[in-house]
Amino acid sequence: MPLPEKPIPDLERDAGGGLMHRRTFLAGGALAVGASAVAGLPSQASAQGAIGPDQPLWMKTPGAPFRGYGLPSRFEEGVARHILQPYGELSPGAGVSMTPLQAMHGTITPNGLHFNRSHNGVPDIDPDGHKLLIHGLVDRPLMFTMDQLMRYPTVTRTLFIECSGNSFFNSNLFPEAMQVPVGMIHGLVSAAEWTGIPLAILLDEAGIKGEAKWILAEGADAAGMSRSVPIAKCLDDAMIAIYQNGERVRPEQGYPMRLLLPGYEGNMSVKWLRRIKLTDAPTHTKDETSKYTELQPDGKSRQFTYAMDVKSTITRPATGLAMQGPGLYEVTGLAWSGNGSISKVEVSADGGQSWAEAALEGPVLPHALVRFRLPWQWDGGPVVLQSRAHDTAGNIQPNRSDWSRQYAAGQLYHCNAIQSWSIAADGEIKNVYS
Ligand SMILES: Nc1nc2c(c(=O)[nH]1)N[C@H]1C(S)=C(S)[C@@H](COP(=O)(O)O)O[C@H]1N2
Ligand SMILES: [Mo]
Repeated sequence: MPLPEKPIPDLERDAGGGLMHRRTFLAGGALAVGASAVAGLPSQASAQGAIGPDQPLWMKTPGAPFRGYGLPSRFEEGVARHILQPYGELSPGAGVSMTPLQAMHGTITPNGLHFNRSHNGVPDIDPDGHKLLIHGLVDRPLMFTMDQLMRYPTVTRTLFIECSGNSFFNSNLFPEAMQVPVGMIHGLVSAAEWTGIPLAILLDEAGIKGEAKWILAEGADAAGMSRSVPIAKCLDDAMIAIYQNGERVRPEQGYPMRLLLPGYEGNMSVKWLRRIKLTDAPTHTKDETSKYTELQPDGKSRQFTYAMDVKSTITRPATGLAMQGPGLYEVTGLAWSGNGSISKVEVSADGGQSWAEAALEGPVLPHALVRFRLPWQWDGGPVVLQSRAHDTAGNIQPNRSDWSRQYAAGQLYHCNAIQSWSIAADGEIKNVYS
């Protein structure tokens, strides 16, 4: 165990509401969390009765045989995406399924729990019948089969994708705070290790004409979703992703290939990518005019808002979970920024009056999810927990009223407002506005 730089006395308080210094756990000492003490345990036996007739069943019979593709334990069946279909049976493939953040740890989203935002369902694409076309303002239009594409060099990067509609339950669309699990509020963000071909390599082969300033990227789904992307991003870190956490991209994420634009609003990372057209100006598709713009109080809309702003949320304790009585807890959550890396996360247990700096679990990667942690001694009284993220570009996550003030009523995109959880004396955790 690494030693702290300087000894920290047990239970050193760092801010109000029982928040302790971020290295308190590392400093050791008599920190009792919540395990039940076992009295009079014989030194040779385990608490589960390793010796004797009350051995559990799974120690008495052989385990299950091998299987080709592994699945989680059947006892984890309840861990599933939250599905919202705003148009019901009329259009069951239009809507979202959200990552259950309250049930997860670490910073990588398992592929089966990656959020899915689709405008008209998940197409069932046979990779042998799918091609990628690059045309428009290029010297040589190119058409790639999947097999041809697989011969190009790849890069692998851990990246988040966040829908710009994420956190709409915390936006000014809802005047009253909804009581739903944290995954239903903030679960339109997920992260994976993505492997793909740098888009710059393919554009270079096609030969970019001088007038080309934008691309149009189009999907092969029934929504024909398409977006304009500035050429600078395409030549910087854009990739055509083919692998997700080591296996082929899941159908929900764009099988057999998707555009992936690190840090940019999820909508621009066009799934089921079939066509890239180089253009001298943005195309102004339906997906960047009627939608994915932000109405401001003066009646003007912001268009082409690319990077997702600095943001964080506590995922434990959070709605969808229950407290187990007063005592020592670890407050933990996720932070991310489309404008670089997370530089700091602060936590408040008194509704924002005082803040303590959380520990960040490294490596802190740009455009990836970062896990933060802070020990907290809950005295059993009512508290309001919040987290506030900072990024390397100097941005600080705003509180909800400052965020709301930038937009017209009902504007829900790009909500990066601070999330507040109230914890009552009886342990109930609620979503609150403060
Ligand atoms: N072709 C196509 N691409 C698409 C979409 C779509 O409906 N069709 N949805 C977009 C939106 S709004 C988001 S937030 C991301 C979501 O990616 P995910 O479903 O892999 O999480 O994909 C984007 N790419
Ligand atoms: Mo989205």
